[in-house]
Amino acid sequence: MSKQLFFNNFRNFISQYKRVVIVSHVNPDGDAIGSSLAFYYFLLKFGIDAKVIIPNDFPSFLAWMPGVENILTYDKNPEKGLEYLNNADLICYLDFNHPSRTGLVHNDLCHCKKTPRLLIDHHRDTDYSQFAMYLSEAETSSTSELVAELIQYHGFEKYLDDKIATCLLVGIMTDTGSFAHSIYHPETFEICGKMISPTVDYQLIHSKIYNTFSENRLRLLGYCISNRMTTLNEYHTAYIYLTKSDLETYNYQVGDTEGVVNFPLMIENIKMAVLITERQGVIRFSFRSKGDFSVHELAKAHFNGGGHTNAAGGTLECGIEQAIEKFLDVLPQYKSLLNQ
Ligand SMILES: [Mn+2]
Repeated sequence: MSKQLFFNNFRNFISQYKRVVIVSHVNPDGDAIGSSLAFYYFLLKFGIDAKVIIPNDFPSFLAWMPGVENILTYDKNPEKGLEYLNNADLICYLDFNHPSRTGLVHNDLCHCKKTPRLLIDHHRDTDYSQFAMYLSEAETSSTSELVAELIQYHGFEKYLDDKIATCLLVGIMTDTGSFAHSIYHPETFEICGKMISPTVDYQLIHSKIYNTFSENRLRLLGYCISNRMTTLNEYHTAYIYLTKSDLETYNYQVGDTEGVVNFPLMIENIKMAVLITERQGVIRFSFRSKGDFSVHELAKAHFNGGGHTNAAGGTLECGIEQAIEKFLDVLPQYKSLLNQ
């Protein structure tokens, strides 16, 4: 389904539904929360009873966003979440395309298989057969940009307000690293320009998102770079690993390692950066790249993950040493691509 067809049909499609649940992915980021809340406010304007469900809590630097008090965090209140899902006549997936990305919610989603699904997302490898309607554009900065386009199609004059604009700017800003990457066309800037106004202050939003580190978080970042970063110049790669005890030392809070993976890319000639983190029983991989090297392909082939060309994630069930070893083992296969 093309973008244009989705936009044309959206109004008619959505008017068939009364109780709509919006679900986003586990470990929700700025785009997950921003796009879900903006879409939520947009649906309210059509008189729809909308709800937002996230599998687990969002990082604290998003806590000031308009509407977060309306989000249901599934792991805190699964009964209520299940009730929302069971009552829904439409379930919308925002900023992910596979139900397995919904953590705890996944199981309960399987129980309401018959409820139609709508997708708005910018990840690759989507199985479209599960969706009644979908807006799926991999070459777009963020899900928030897609929601912004949808609302613009219906008329910013009529439907855009400060809350929606703020949520969408947060999503686009965070998924592009403050407009530094993942921008595929000039329309990204154009639509953001239209959402900024005297009462929607871009610099203030930026400051609320980025200047909110705890002292521990900034010291953890310093430790990552000084003590835990290894550069592999023949592969134009640098990786950082963090053990559970490292995280404990710095009193790790959700979101504290957000963005850490981007720092090695500041080194000239480094094309791929990796953050390997020991979590409850699993190892989490976060990949970033500059240029054409696809970390999506690497994450998909070897680390049970995927994402985008320049940003992807994955997991392994093993110890941290084995995880690093596995990464170092597969790296030579990519030597020529990384040296292009
Ligand atoms: Mn996103």
